[in-house]
Amino acid sequence: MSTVAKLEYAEAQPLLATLPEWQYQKDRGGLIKRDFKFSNFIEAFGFMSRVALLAEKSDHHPEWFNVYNRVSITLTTHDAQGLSMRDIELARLIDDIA
Ligand code: HBI
Repeated sequence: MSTVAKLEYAEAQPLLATLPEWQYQKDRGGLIKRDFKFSNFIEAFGFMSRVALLAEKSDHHPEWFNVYNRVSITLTTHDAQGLSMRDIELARLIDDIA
């Protein structure tokens, strides 16, 4: 198992301030969530496809839930048992796509 540094809340806080759409929760050692709403399923799925390609490229993957035009994304790092820079970086890329 690879080791990834976990971001403690105090370290994460200034980074999270640059990601205002993402909500921090202390569950599972720390995670961030954001909910998206699109005009229809195709728009939502197109967004998910673009995120999937980026996720695969960086080997860091979202947990998500989709119903029709809504997508809820949770980012956390299993290898860190909490939030890491990988989540912050993926959240930035997702914000750019959205
Ligand atoms: N995605 N969110 C998330 N967290 C991980 O720890 C993670 C991942 N994708 C791949 C991955 N780790 C790999 O490093 C291995 O665990 C296979």
